[in-house]
Amino acid sequence: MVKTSLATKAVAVTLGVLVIAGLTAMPAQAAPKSGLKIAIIPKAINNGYFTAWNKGAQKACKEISATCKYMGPTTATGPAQVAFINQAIQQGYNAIVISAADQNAITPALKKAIARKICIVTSDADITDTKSRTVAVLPASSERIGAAEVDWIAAQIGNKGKVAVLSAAATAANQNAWIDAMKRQLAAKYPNITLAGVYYGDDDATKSAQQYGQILTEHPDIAGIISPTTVGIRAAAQEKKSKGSKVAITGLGLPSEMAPYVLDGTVKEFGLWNPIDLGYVGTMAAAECASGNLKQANGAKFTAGGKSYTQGANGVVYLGDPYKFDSSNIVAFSKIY
Ligand code: RAM
Repeated sequence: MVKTSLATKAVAVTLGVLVIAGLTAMPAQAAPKSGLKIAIIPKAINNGYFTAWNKGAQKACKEISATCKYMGPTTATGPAQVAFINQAIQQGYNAIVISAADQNAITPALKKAIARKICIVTSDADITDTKSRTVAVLPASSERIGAAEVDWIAAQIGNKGKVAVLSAAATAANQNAWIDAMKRQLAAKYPNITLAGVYYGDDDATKSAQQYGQILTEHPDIAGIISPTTVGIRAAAQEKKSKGSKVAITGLGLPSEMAPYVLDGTVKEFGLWNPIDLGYVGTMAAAECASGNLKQANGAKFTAGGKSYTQGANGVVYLGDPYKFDSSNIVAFSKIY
């Protein structure tokens, strides 16, 4: 008896929801076409962050029966990426998902691809000309990412002293936007912290290590280094450990690469988002675009993995806030990415 009335109630509730949904919801988004060919182009293929990003991309491709090729250069530069954009054009791909190593240099090649009806989605790092791609799937607002990194270093250096930024490339939109946001956060909240300089390791482990050395040579009293790149923060942690320096290090890193340095105390805390999710959502957006279901439009929505994403101005879509890692959670996250 009780069971029946509960079941009846459940049916009534379900029907009610369906009726409400039927009355108010937008028409359901059509599923992407199957059999699409999508090129997944990272800044560089020899970067663990993009290996994780591609894992998400391949997961999306499997779900929609697309053929997705992960292809890109071994040096993270725009001119090096252009060769792969051209390859995607020549081989008749339907869409390209790309993290732009250079916010300007790849645009002419992308325009050529668009002329051949290839959908472009940037994911991770955008381009300046937002009309030369349909949407940009980014982790979180630059403001949130930049401010969080400043808060992390401030807490580690007692809100005072000199800090430096060890960035990837001066051409990368994501890095530049985050550094601008860091400067705003420093000015707004930390009058006793000064920014000694921005150094570029070009997402190259050797150059990043050299730049770390340069920071310590030029500023022997440096209190903290923020490295908003997984390649840079790992190189900085490695150098700090081998040189025994005192500087605090934070930024954006892969838990799987950073775990040893957190567990031995070289790095206290840093952060990141889930790069697998980022690649997954970027690829789903590209598939929807190539299927004619997604255009650039402020406020327009698409779904990926059962979640709804809304475009902001200029086709920008955000996943959510970065997570913070320290000795309490690093082991668990290091098993995921
Ligand atoms: C590096 C790349 C990438 C950035 C991450 C955090 O792997 O520069 O673009 O998003 O770090």
